[in-house]
Amino acid sequence: MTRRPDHPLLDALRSGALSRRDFVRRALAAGAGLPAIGSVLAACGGGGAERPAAGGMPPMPAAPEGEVAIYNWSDYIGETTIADFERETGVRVSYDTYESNEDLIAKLQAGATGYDLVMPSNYAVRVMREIGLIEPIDRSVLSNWGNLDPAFLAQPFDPENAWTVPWQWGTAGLAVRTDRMPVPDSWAVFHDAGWRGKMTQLDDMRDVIGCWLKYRGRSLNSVDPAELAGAKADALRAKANLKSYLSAPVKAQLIAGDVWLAHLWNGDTAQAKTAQPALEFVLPREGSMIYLDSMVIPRGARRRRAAHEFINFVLRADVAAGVSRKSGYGSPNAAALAADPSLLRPPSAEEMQRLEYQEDLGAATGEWDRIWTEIKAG
Ligand code: N2P
Repeated sequence: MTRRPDHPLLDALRSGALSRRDFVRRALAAGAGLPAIGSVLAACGGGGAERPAAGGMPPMPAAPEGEVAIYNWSDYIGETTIADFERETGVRVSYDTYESNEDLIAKLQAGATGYDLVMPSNYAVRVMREIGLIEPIDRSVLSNWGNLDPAFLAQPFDPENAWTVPWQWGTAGLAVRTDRMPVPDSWAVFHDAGWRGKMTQLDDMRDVIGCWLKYRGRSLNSVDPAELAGAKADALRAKANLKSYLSAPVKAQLIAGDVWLAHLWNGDTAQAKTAQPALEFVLPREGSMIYLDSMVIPRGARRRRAAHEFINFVLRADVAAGVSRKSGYGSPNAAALAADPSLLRPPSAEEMQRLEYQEDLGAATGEWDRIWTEIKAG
Protein backbone atom coordinates (compact mmCIF):
# COMPACT_ATOMS: atom_id res chain seq x y z
CA MET A 1 0.00 0.00 0.00
CA THR A 2 1.07 3.58 -0.46
CA ARG A 3 2.68 5.22 2.46
CA ARG A 4 0.87 8.17 4.01
CA PRO A 5 1.91 9.59 7.38
CA ASP A 6 -1.56 9.78 8.95
CA HIS A 7 -1.73 8.11 12.35
CA PRO A 8 0.81 6.44 14.66
CA LEU A 9 -1.39 3.34 14.95
CA LEU A 10 -1.49 2.98 11.18
CA ASP A 11 2.26 3.44 10.97
CA ALA A 12 2.76 0.79 13.63
CA LEU A 13 0.49 -1.58 11.74
CA ARG A 14 2.28 -0.96 8.45
CA SER A 15 5.71 -1.40 9.96
CA GLY A 16 4.67 -4.63 11.65
CA ALA A 17 5.25 -3.18 15.12
CA LEU A 18 1.59 -3.87 15.84
CA SER A 19 -0.25 -7.07 14.94
CA ARG A 20 -3.53 -6.72 13.09
CA ARG A 21 -5.30 -7.93 16.19
CA ASP A 22 -3.62 -5.43 18.51
CA PHE A 23 -4.26 -2.73 15.95
CA VAL A 24 -7.98 -3.47 16.10
CA ARG A 25 -8.00 -3.46 19.89
CA ARG A 26 -6.20 -0.15 20.11
CA ALA A 27 -8.15 1.47 17.30
CA LEU A 28 -11.38 0.47 19.01
CA ALA A 29 -10.10 1.86 22.29
CA ALA A 30 -9.29 5.10 20.49
CA GLY A 31 -12.90 5.36 19.34
CA ALA A 32 -12.57 4.19 15.73
CA GLY A 33 -15.63 2.43 14.30
CA LEU A 34 -15.51 -1.15 13.07
CA PRO A 35 -16.30 -0.27 9.42
CA ALA A 36 -13.37 2.15 9.35
CA ILE A 37 -11.04 -0.37 10.98
CA GLY A 38 -12.20 -3.03 8.55
CA SER A 39 -11.44 -0.91 5.51
CA VAL A 40 -8.00 0.01 6.85
CA LEU A 41 -7.18 -3.67 7.34
CA ALA A 42 -8.53 -4.55 3.91
CA ALA A 43 -6.40 -1.78 2.38
CA CYS A 44 -3.33 -3.03 4.23
CA GLY A 45 -3.94 -6.57 3.02
CA GLY A 46 -1.55 -9.27 4.05
CA GLY A 47 -3.86 -11.23 6.33
CA GLY A 48 -6.30 -12.77 3.89
CA ALA A 49 -9.95 -11.76 3.81
CA GLU A 50 -10.90 -10.82 7.32
CA ARG A 51 -13.98 -9.14 8.60
CA PRO A 52 -14.57 -7.41 11.91
CA ALA A 53 -16.50 -9.58 14.33
CA ALA A 54 -19.52 -8.52 16.31
CA GLY A 55 -19.21 -7.03 19.78
CA GLY A 56 -15.94 -5.20 19.20
CA MET A 57 -14.01 -8.41 18.77
CA PRO A 58 -10.95 -8.79 16.61
CA PRO A 59 -11.68 -9.77 13.01
CA MET A 60 -12.42 -13.39 12.23
CA PRO A 61 -9.89 -14.93 9.84
CA ALA A 62 -11.45 -16.33 6.68
CA ALA A 63 -9.83 -19.72 7.17
CA PRO A 64 -9.07 -21.74 10.31
CA GLU A 65 -5.58 -21.53 11.75
CA GLY A 66 -3.47 -24.69 11.48
CA GLU A 67 -4.07 -25.85 15.02
CA VAL A 68 -6.42 -25.49 17.95
CA ALA A 69 -5.85 -26.12 21.67
CA ILE A 70 -8.78 -27.58 23.60
CA TYR A 71 -8.98 -27.88 27.41
CA ASN A 72 -11.90 -30.09 28.48
CA TRP A 73 -13.10 -32.25 31.38
CA SER A 74 -11.61 -35.76 31.26
CA ASP A 75 -13.55 -38.55 29.50
CA TYR A 76 -15.94 -36.10 27.92
CA ILE A 77 -15.61 -36.52 24.16
CA GLY A 78 -16.39 -39.00 21.40
CA GLU A 79 -14.19 -41.93 20.50
CA THR A 80 -13.13 -40.42 17.16
CA THR A 81 -14.20 -36.76 17.50
CA ILE A 82 -10.69 -35.32 17.51
CA ALA A 83 -9.27 -37.58 14.81
CA ASP A 84 -12.30 -36.98 12.56
CA PHE A 85 -12.02 -33.22 12.99
CA GLU A 86 -8.30 -33.30 12.19
CA ARG A 87 -8.86 -35.44 9.12
CA GLU A 88 -11.75 -33.38 7.76
CA THR A 89 -10.32 -29.92 8.40
CA GLY A 90 -6.55 -30.41 8.44
CA VAL A 91 -6.47 -28.52 11.76
CA ARG A 92 -4.23 -30.19 14.35
CA VAL A 93 -5.75 -30.48 17.82
CA SER A 94 -3.85 -30.36 21.08
CA TYR A 95 -6.05 -31.66 23.88
CA ASP A 96 -5.66 -31.34 27.68
CA THR A 97 -8.08 -32.29 30.45
CA TYR A 98 -9.11 -31.01 33.88
CA GLU A 99 -11.27 -32.40 36.71
CA SER A 100 -13.14 -29.37 38.07
CA ASN A 101 -14.33 -25.88 37.19
CA GLU A 102 -12.11 -24.52 39.94
CA ASP A 103 -9.05 -26.12 38.32
CA LEU A 104 -10.01 -24.63 34.96
CA ILE A 105 -10.54 -21.14 36.35
CA ALA A 106 -7.38 -21.24 38.46
CA LYS A 107 -5.34 -22.29 35.45
CA LEU A 108 -6.71 -19.55 33.20
CA GLN A 109 -6.36 -16.99 35.98
CA ALA A 110 -2.76 -17.96 36.52
CA GLY A 111 -2.24 -16.81 32.94
CA ALA A 112 -2.38 -20.14 31.12
CA THR A 113 -2.30 -18.96 27.58
CA GLY A 114 -2.61 -21.03 24.51
CA TYR A 115 -6.06 -22.56 25.00
CA ASP A 116 -8.62 -21.77 22.32
CA LEU A 117 -11.64 -23.63 23.67
CA VAL A 118 -12.73 -24.69 27.18
CA MET A 119 -15.91 -26.24 28.67
CA PRO A 120 -17.06 -24.67 31.99
CA SER A 121 -20.38 -25.32 33.81
CA ASN A 122 -23.21 -22.85 34.42
CA TYR A 123 -21.93 -20.90 37.43
CA ALA A 124 -18.36 -21.03 36.17
CA VAL A 125 -19.35 -19.27 32.93
CA ARG A 126 -20.70 -16.38 34.95
CA VAL A 127 -17.54 -16.19 37.07
CA MET A 128 -15.33 -16.31 33.98
CA ARG A 129 -17.34 -13.56 32.33
CA GLU A 130 -17.12 -11.37 35.39
CA ILE A 131 -13.36 -11.63 35.67
CA GLY A 132 -12.89 -11.18 31.94
CA LEU A 133 -11.57 -14.64 31.11
CA ILE A 134 -13.67 -15.30 28.00
CA GLU A 135 -14.54 -13.80 24.61
CA PRO A 136 -17.86 -13.64 22.79
CA ILE A 137 -18.81 -16.27 20.25
CA ASP A 138 -19.36 -15.27 16.62
CA ARG A 139 -22.51 -17.16 15.74
CA SER A 140 -22.42 -16.02 12.11
CA VAL A 141 -19.83 -18.70 11.31
CA LEU A 142 -21.75 -21.48 13.11
CA SER A 143 -23.86 -22.89 10.27
CA ASN A 144 -25.00 -25.87 12.39
CA TRP A 145 -26.38 -23.72 15.22
CA GLY A 146 -29.95 -24.69 14.27
CA ASN A 147 -29.35 -28.28 15.44
CA LEU A 148 -29.40 -27.16 19.07
CA ASP A 149 -32.51 -27.81 21.15
CA PRO A 150 -33.84 -24.34 22.15
CA ALA A 151 -34.49 -25.76 25.63
CA PHE A 152 -30.72 -25.54 26.22
CA LEU A 153 -30.35 -21.99 24.88
CA ALA A 154 -30.84 -18.64 26.62
CA GLN A 155 -29.79 -19.97 30.03
CA PRO A 156 -29.63 -17.52 32.95
CA PHE A 157 -25.80 -17.48 32.78
CA ASP A 158 -25.92 -16.28 29.15
CA PRO A 159 -29.42 -15.19 28.09
CA GLU A 160 -28.35 -14.19 24.56
CA ASN A 161 -25.91 -17.05 23.98
CA ALA A 162 -23.38 -14.35 23.24
CA TRP A 163 -20.58 -16.22 25.06
CA THR A 164 -21.52 -19.89 25.15
CA VAL A 165 -22.50 -22.82 22.97
CA PRO A 166 -24.09 -25.78 24.81
CA TRP A 167 -21.80 -28.80 25.00
CA GLN A 168 -23.39 -31.48 27.25
CA TRP A 169 -25.56 -31.70 30.36
CA GLY A 170 -25.42 -34.10 33.28
CA THR A 171 -26.39 -34.76 36.87
CA ALA A 172 -24.59 -35.86 40.03
CA GLY A 173 -25.73 -38.81 42.11
CA LEU A 174 -24.65 -42.19 43.46
CA ALA A 175 -22.77 -44.79 41.40
CA VAL A 176 -23.39 -48.09 43.18
CA ARG A 177 -21.92 -51.56 42.82
CA THR A 178 -25.24 -53.37 43.19
CA ASP A 179 -23.44 -56.72 43.49
CA ARG A 180 -21.67 -55.55 46.66
CA MET A 181 -24.25 -53.55 48.61
CA PRO A 182 -27.96 -52.70 48.69
CA VAL A 183 -28.97 -49.77 46.49
CA PRO A 184 -29.18 -46.63 48.67
CA ASP A 185 -31.56 -43.80 47.88
CA SER A 186 -30.19 -41.07 50.16
CA TRP A 187 -27.02 -39.07 50.65
CA ALA A 188 -27.21 -40.48 54.21
CA VAL A 189 -25.44 -43.62 52.93
CA PHE A 190 -22.13 -41.75 53.33
CA HIS A 191 -22.84 -41.56 57.08
CA ASP A 192 -23.08 -45.35 57.34
CA ALA A 193 -19.84 -46.66 58.84
CA GLY A 194 -20.74 -50.11 57.51
CA TRP A 195 -19.32 -49.04 54.14
CA ARG A 196 -16.28 -47.28 55.57
CA GLY A 197 -13.34 -47.20 53.17
CA LYS A 198 -15.49 -48.35 50.23
CA MET A 199 -16.97 -44.97 49.39
CA THR A 200 -15.78 -41.80 47.66
CA GLN A 201 -17.21 -38.34 47.06
CA LEU A 202 -16.46 -36.01 44.16
CA ASP A 203 -13.35 -33.89 44.61
CA ASP A 204 -15.47 -30.86 43.90
CA MET A 205 -16.38 -28.09 46.31
CA ARG A 206 -19.74 -27.27 44.71
CA ASP A 207 -20.84 -30.89 44.48
CA VAL A 208 -19.85 -31.93 48.00
CA ILE A 209 -21.11 -28.94 49.99
CA GLY A 210 -24.06 -28.81 47.58
CA CYS A 211 -25.14 -32.41 48.22
CA TRP A 212 -25.09 -31.89 51.99
CA LEU A 213 -27.23 -28.79 51.60
CA LYS A 214 -29.72 -30.83 49.53
CA TYR A 215 -29.62 -33.55 52.19
CA ARG A 216 -31.07 -31.06 54.68
CA GLY A 217 -33.62 -29.78 52.17
CA ARG A 218 -31.70 -26.59 51.34
CA SER A 219 -30.70 -25.01 48.06
CA LEU A 220 -27.31 -26.14 46.77
CA ASN A 221 -26.64 -22.45 46.14
CA SER A 222 -27.19 -21.48 49.77
CA VAL A 223 -25.10 -18.67 51.23
CA ASP A 224 -26.77 -18.87 54.64
CA PRO A 225 -24.03 -19.28 57.29
CA ALA A 226 -26.10 -21.62 59.51
CA GLU A 227 -27.02 -23.84 56.54
CA LEU A 228 -23.39 -23.91 55.41
CA ALA A 229 -22.24 -24.84 58.91
CA GLY A 230 -24.70 -27.74 58.85
CA ALA A 231 -23.44 -28.89 55.46
CA LYS A 232 -19.86 -28.73 56.71
CA ALA A 233 -20.72 -30.89 59.74
CA ASP A 234 -22.48 -33.45 57.51
CA ALA A 235 -19.56 -33.46 55.09
CA LEU A 236 -17.07 -34.10 57.91
CA ARG A 237 -19.21 -36.94 59.29
CA ALA A 238 -19.21 -38.49 55.83
CA LYS A 239 -15.50 -37.89 55.37
CA ALA A 240 -14.74 -40.28 58.24
CA ASN A 241 -16.15 -43.08 56.03
CA LEU A 242 -14.62 -42.04 52.71
CA LYS A 243 -11.71 -43.67 50.97
CA SER A 244 -11.03 -40.33 49.29
CA TYR A 245 -12.41 -37.39 47.39
CA LEU A 246 -12.08 -38.39 43.75
CA SER A 247 -13.95 -37.25 40.65
CA ALA A 248 -14.00 -38.90 37.20
CA PRO A 249 -10.83 -40.99 37.86
CA VAL A 250 -12.81 -43.04 40.43
CA LYS A 251 -14.18 -45.10 37.54
CA ALA A 252 -11.25 -47.52 37.56
CA GLN A 253 -11.77 -48.23 41.29
CA LEU A 254 -15.50 -48.79 40.84
CA ILE A 255 -14.79 -51.23 38.03
CA ALA A 256 -12.13 -53.05 40.05
CA GLY A 257 -14.36 -53.22 43.14
CA ASP A 258 -12.04 -51.17 45.37
CA VAL A 259 -14.89 -48.67 45.66
CA TRP A 260 -18.52 -49.78 45.96
CA LEU A 261 -20.23 -46.43 46.14
CA ALA A 262 -19.14 -43.18 44.54
CA HIS A 263 -20.66 -39.73 44.49
CA LEU A 264 -20.29 -39.30 40.75
CA TRP A 265 -21.79 -37.77 37.60
CA ASN A 266 -24.26 -39.80 35.54
CA GLY A 267 -22.19 -39.94 32.33
CA ASP A 268 -19.01 -41.14 34.02
CA THR A 269 -21.11 -43.78 35.76
CA ALA A 270 -22.50 -44.89 32.40
CA GLN A 271 -18.94 -45.13 31.03
CA ALA A 272 -17.87 -47.33 33.96
CA LYS A 273 -20.98 -49.47 33.52
CA THR A 274 -19.83 -50.53 30.06
CA ALA A 275 -16.96 -52.34 31.82
CA GLN A 276 -18.87 -53.28 35.00
CA PRO A 277 -22.58 -54.04 34.40
CA ALA A 278 -23.34 -54.29 38.14
CA LEU A 279 -23.05 -50.50 38.42
CA GLU A 280 -26.21 -48.41 38.69
CA PHE A 281 -26.72 -44.67 38.93
CA VAL A 282 -29.14 -43.35 41.57
CA LEU A 283 -30.49 -39.85 41.99
CA PRO A 284 -30.86 -39.44 45.81
CA ARG A 285 -34.38 -38.72 47.02
CA GLU A 286 -33.32 -35.42 48.64
CA GLY A 287 -32.25 -34.10 45.25
CA SER A 288 -29.03 -33.19 43.50
CA MET A 289 -27.26 -31.06 40.93
CA ILE A 290 -27.91 -30.76 37.20
CA TYR A 291 -25.50 -28.84 35.02
CA LEU A 292 -25.09 -27.64 31.47
CA ASP A 293 -21.49 -27.36 30.31
CA SER A 294 -20.72 -24.95 27.48
CA MET A 295 -18.03 -24.38 24.91
CA VAL A 296 -16.40 -20.98 25.46
CA ILE A 297 -13.38 -19.20 24.03
CA PRO A 298 -10.79 -17.90 26.51
CA ARG A 299 -9.91 -14.22 26.15
CA GLY A 300 -6.92 -13.74 23.91
CA ALA A 301 -7.28 -17.12 22.20
CA ARG A 302 -4.94 -17.10 19.24
CA ARG A 303 -6.96 -19.47 17.07
CA ARG A 304 -10.47 -18.11 17.17
CA ARG A 305 -11.43 -19.32 13.73
CA ALA A 306 -10.23 -22.86 14.34
CA ALA A 307 -12.07 -22.84 17.68
CA HIS A 308 -15.27 -21.79 15.91
CA GLU A 309 -14.63 -24.47 13.30
CA PHE A 310 -14.43 -27.09 16.05
CA ILE A 311 -17.62 -25.78 17.68
CA ASN A 312 -19.45 -25.95 14.35
CA PHE A 313 -18.11 -29.47 13.81
CA VAL A 314 -19.52 -30.75 17.10
CA LEU A 315 -22.83 -29.04 16.38
CA ARG A 316 -23.25 -31.53 13.54
CA ALA A 317 -25.82 -34.21 14.46
CA ASP A 318 -23.53 -37.19 13.81
CA VAL A 319 -20.60 -35.65 15.69
CA ALA A 320 -22.73 -34.57 18.68
CA ALA A 321 -24.23 -38.06 18.82
CA GLY A 322 -20.74 -39.57 18.84
CA VAL A 323 -19.73 -37.35 21.76
CA SER A 324 -22.71 -38.27 23.94
CA ARG A 325 -22.69 -41.94 22.96
CA LYS A 326 -19.16 -42.30 24.29
CA SER A 327 -19.39 -39.95 27.29
CA GLY A 328 -22.80 -41.11 28.49
CA TYR A 329 -23.84 -37.49 29.06
CA GLY A 330 -26.87 -35.68 27.67
CA SER A 331 -26.74 -33.96 24.31
CA PRO A 332 -28.26 -30.50 23.85
CA ASN A 333 -28.35 -31.28 20.12
CA ALA A 334 -31.93 -32.02 18.96
CA ALA A 335 -30.76 -33.37 15.62
CA ALA A 336 -28.42 -35.83 17.38
CA LEU A 337 -31.20 -37.02 19.71
CA ALA A 338 -33.51 -37.51 16.73
CA ALA A 339 -30.84 -39.48 14.87
CA ASP A 340 -29.76 -41.78 17.72
CA PRO A 341 -32.45 -43.24 20.01
CA SER A 342 -29.76 -44.77 22.25
CA LEU A 343 -28.70 -41.34 23.60
CA LEU A 344 -29.58 -40.27 27.14
CA ARG A 345 -32.97 -38.51 27.28
CA PRO A 346 -33.60 -35.41 29.41
CA PRO A 347 -34.59 -35.98 33.07
CA SER A 348 -38.26 -36.74 33.71
CA ALA A 349 -40.50 -34.04 35.20
CA GLU A 350 -40.32 -35.91 38.53
CA GLU A 351 -36.51 -35.99 38.44
CA MET A 352 -36.37 -32.36 37.39
CA GLN A 353 -38.24 -31.48 40.62
CA ARG A 354 -35.29 -32.87 42.57
CA LEU A 355 -32.58 -31.25 40.46
CA GLU A 356 -31.10 -27.79 40.83
CA TYR A 357 -28.57 -25.87 38.70
CA GLN A 358 -25.49 -24.42 40.40
CA GLU A 359 -25.37 -20.64 40.36
CA ASP A 360 -22.57 -18.17 40.96
CA LEU A 361 -22.20 -17.69 44.72
CA GLY A 362 -21.00 -14.11 44.31
CA ALA A 363 -19.50 -12.64 47.46
CA ALA A 364 -20.05 -15.93 49.32
CA THR A 365 -17.54 -17.77 47.13
CA GLY A 366 -14.77 -17.01 49.61
CA GLU A 367 -16.81 -18.49 52.46
CA TRP A 368 -17.49 -21.67 50.45
CA ASP A 369 -13.77 -21.89 49.58
CA ARG A 370 -12.86 -21.61 53.25
CA ILE A 371 -15.34 -24.29 54.29
CA TRP A 372 -14.12 -26.61 51.53
CA THR A 373 -10.50 -26.10 52.59
CA GLU A 374 -11.47 -26.96 56.16
CA ILE A 375 -13.38 -30.06 55.07
CA LYS A 376 -10.41 -31.27 53.01
CA ALA A 377 -8.02 -30.59 55.89
CA GLY A 378 -10.40 -31.92 58.59
C1 N2P B 1 -16.80 -35.57 32.63
C2 N2P B 1 -17.07 -34.64 33.71
C3 N2P B 1 -18.44 -34.11 33.71
C4 N2P B 1 -18.43 -32.65 33.86
N1 N2P B 1 -15.82 -36.52 33.03
C5 N2P B 1 -19.12 -32.13 35.05
N2 N2P B 1 -19.50 -30.81 34.78
